[in-house]
Amino acid sequence: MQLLNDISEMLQKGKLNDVKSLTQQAVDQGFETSIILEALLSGMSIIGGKFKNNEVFVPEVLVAARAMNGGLAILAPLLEQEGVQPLGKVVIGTVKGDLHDIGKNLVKMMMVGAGLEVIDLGVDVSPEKFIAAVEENNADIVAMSALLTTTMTNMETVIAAINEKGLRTKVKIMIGGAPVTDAYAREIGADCYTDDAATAAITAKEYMI
Ligand code: B1M
Repeated sequence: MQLLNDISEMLQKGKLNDVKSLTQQAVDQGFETSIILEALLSGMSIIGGKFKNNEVFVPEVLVAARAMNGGLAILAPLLEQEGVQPLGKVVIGTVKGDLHDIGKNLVKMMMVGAGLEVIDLGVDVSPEKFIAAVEENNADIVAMSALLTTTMTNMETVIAAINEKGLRTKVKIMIGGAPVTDAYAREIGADCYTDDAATAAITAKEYMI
């Protein structure tokens, strides 16, 4: 398990190239994808705790996040390879004002792996951009991520815009991210809140079958 510890350690140090090569080594050695993902997530979680306690600051978190995304990019094809004919289309994005994309990227990968086509709008996505993507792609699901208490309220703005455009009956709306809760989903009229990426993918798949 030294290799998995090393992945977590290098991620915490923000060593992008080391995280990439160690993640590739773990894949080559036949570690289960979920176990490697766990190593990456544990590194990020340690950094998150240190950030909270002011032991590290934004630059350290940023390089750790970059390393995390580097590792995730190696795992993406493995997480996605189960997908066959798309079951339906999902428009996903992190809401306006919010630049956090690691969780959103994970949700995307898991959804693709579950057989859905995912249109990724990236971060800092305005309500107008969500609406345009739903219309252009005839999407079945809108999936929104938010990591800040100050930006999660923008989920409600997106839902209001969807209602205004008369699209609400056409799409399921899924929300998630650290500060988001089930109660909040009910309050703003989303169809569901899910706690993690795997559950989000399972729920999206259930909506389509
Ligand atoms: Co930010 N940040 N950050 N940050 N950051 C948090 C979120 C924070 C909790 C840290 C803290 O204080 N403890 C805090 C928010 C406090 C709050 O609002 N309550 C915070 C803050 C304050 C900030 C800034 C304001 C800091 C500053 O500038 N002073 C700033 C805001 C910038 C902005 O967005 N406008 C900021 C910036 C950054 C970085 C850019 C440095 C970097 C992001 C880089 C990137 O994403 N590319 C960053 C990071 C990395 C974090 C922490 C450390 C880690 C987040 C993460 O990626 N976790 C975070 C602390 C923490 O969460 N412990 C923190 C791993 C990821 C896999 O988890 O995204 O939660 P998560 O996704 C989970 C679930 O939530 C769920 O699935 C995933 C697990 O399977 N999920 C969904 C997510 N989306 C979903 C959608 C779904 C369903 C499930 O359905 C659609």
